Amino acid sequence: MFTLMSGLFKYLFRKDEFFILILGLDNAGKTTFLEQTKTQFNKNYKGMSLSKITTTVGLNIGKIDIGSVRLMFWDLGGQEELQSLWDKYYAESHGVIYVVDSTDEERLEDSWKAFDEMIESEALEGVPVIVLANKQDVQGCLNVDQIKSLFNQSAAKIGRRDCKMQGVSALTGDGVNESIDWIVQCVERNSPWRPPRLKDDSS
Ligand code: G3D
Repeated sequence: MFTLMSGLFKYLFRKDEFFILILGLDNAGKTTFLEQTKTQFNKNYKGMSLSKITTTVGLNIGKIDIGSVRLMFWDLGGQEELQSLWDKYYAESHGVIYVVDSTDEERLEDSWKAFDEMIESEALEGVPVIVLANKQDVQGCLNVDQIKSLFNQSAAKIGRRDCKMQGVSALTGDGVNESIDWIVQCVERNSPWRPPRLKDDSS
């Protein structure tokens, strides 16, 4: 009886754990996006003030639970010298959130190049990617179509994986919910090829 109950208990509290990388150039808004996500999805999360976040150096980690799915985020530094570390995380990841600063026209080409290099990595083959055109709250910023036309040059490397571009404001939260919902659907759909880690959350 104990075994049966404990099995049931484990089943009820089981989480499918997916690892999601948050990548993009420094200052794109990666950490702000992660904090906004934790604030929206974790009921009791009292994070830092979003306007006080400074650029990612090293690694920020976050976690949210949506039903039986757990997303573990790795927000990696985007400075040029840190980009060489990104690929150390590719093999373990189930999805990528790539953040673009829509107000930084000068570095848009650099951002696309970093994206293009990332997407051709074999270790990321088939892994769903969402590109966030961030800071859409800023007047005069580049719109989604403008950014898309540049990033579309990577279409052949993107191949048949799930890939989408979404306009967001990590600061105000616009588009954040939709982005997370999309990535959850995609990593679940892709799980026969990249199975989640099974986590017993009862303890
Ligand atoms: P990073 O982690 O990619 O390096 P951060 O980027 O999250 O640290 O954000 C860099 C700067 O962009 C921060 O401003 C942050 O407030 C701002 N930012 C991030 N997302 C948005 C957004 O959606 N809209 C606007 N208007 N600003 C955003 P500071 O001034 O602290 O450098």
